[in-house]
Amino acid sequence: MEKLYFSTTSPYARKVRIAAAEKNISFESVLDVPWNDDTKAIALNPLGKVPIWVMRDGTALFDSRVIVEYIDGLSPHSPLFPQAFADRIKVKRWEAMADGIMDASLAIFSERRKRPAALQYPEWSERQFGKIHRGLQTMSDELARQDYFHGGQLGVVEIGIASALGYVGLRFSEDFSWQDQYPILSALYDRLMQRQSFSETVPVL
Ligand SMILES: N[C@@H](CCC(=O)N[C@@H](CS)C(=O)NCC(=O)O)C(=O)O
Repeated sequence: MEKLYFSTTSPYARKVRIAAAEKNISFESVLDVPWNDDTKAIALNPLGKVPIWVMRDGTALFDSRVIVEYIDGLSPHSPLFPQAFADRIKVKRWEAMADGIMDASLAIFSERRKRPAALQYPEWSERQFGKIHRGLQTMSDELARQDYFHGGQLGVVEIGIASALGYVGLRFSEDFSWQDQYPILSALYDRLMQRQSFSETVPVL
C-alpha cells in the first residue's frame, strides 16, 4: 500500500489526508515529526519536510501540491481540479494563496517557538500576519456569496483554505479570531466540517 508520512499539526499534510479521503484512496499513515531526531523525512525528502507520499515503486513524492495532484489523478471520481486550462489556472492561483497563508503561519510559528526569545524579530512576524490577513480577506472577497470557489463543488481550493484556517486557529487563537474577522470563511469552514474528511483531520497538538 502507498504510504503517507505526516504530522498531526501539518496543514499541508491535512490537505493530502482530506484529498485522499474525498477520492477514496487508501494509504498507510506513518506519523513523523520532522523536528524530532528520529524523523524519516530527511531520508525520504532532501528538504526534510512532511507530507511525503511513498508510491508503490518506492518513489517519495513531495510537496503537498504535487501529492494532491497525484492523488486526484489516481481516480476520475470527485475531481479536485477542473480540466479546462483557464479554469485550472484560476483554481491553482487560489491554491497558491491558501498555501501562502500556511507558509506565513508556519514562519510565525517557527519565529516564536524555535528561535530564542532574545533573537526574535517581531517585525518579521508582523509582516507574516499581513500576508495572512490580506490572503484571508482576498479569499473571503473572491468566495463572496458562493458555496464553493469554482464549479459548484468541492475541490482543491476548499481543501487548501480549510487546512490553512484550521492551522491559523490552532496557532493564533490568542492573536485574533479568524471566525469573527472572516465570517464568510467561517461559514465555509463550518459547512466543510460536516464532511468526515475535514472533521477527522482537525489539527491536534
Ligand atoms: N511546501 C511544502 C511545505 C511543507 C512543510 O513546510 N512542512 C512542515 C510541517 S507543517 C515541515 O515539515 N517542516 C520541517 C522543516 O521545515 O524542517 C508542502 O506543501 O508540502
